[in-house]
Amino acid sequence: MRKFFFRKCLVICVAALPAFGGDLVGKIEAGPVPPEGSPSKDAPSPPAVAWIEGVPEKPSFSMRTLTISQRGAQFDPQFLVAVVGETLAMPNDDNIAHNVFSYSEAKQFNLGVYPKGESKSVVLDKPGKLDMFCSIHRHMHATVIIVPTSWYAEPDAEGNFAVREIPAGSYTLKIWREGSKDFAKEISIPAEGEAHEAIKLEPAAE
Ligand SMILES: [Cu+2]
Repeated sequence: MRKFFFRKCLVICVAALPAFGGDLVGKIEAGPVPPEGSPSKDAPSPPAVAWIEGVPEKPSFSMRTLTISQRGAQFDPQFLVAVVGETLAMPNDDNIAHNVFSYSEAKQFNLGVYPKGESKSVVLDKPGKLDMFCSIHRHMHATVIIVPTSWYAEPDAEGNFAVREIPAGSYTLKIWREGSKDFAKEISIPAEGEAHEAIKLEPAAE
């Protein structure tokens, strides 16, 4: 009986909460073209991700298992955003064997050579940039940006992004974009409504 009342109260209390937090609406201005030979050279805009540090983690967020497969002698997708603690599965969906390895500080591994139908996975336990390769096919390359929070958004082709329903407060907005210098800025999120940020990234140092 007690349990029943507790549940009922929980439902009512949650339903009674007003709209929660403010929104960050950002626009990254068009930036430097990725260098020749980059996997995203022909993409409409370079891969990028914006995230907000300092916000308490969403209670509703649950860790995912993300996938980068090997298909047509390429990694697919070649760019992925993951949250620290998530799992990355790397199935071989190709007709030929592949190897997957990374020397990146964020996660070092060498999964050996494995055939079609096999999958190996790693837990992404540190934030940062992970570049993975195949020792057999030197052109195979994929990048994973591991962000420390689920408060992130991937900009669209025009550089627009939004992170919504953030609890009011002062935080740090960070942006990674291929070919650009890392970006960080202190931002303020209102209790409701939108905070706007127009961002110009500098080209990465050579
Ligand atoms: Cu390969």
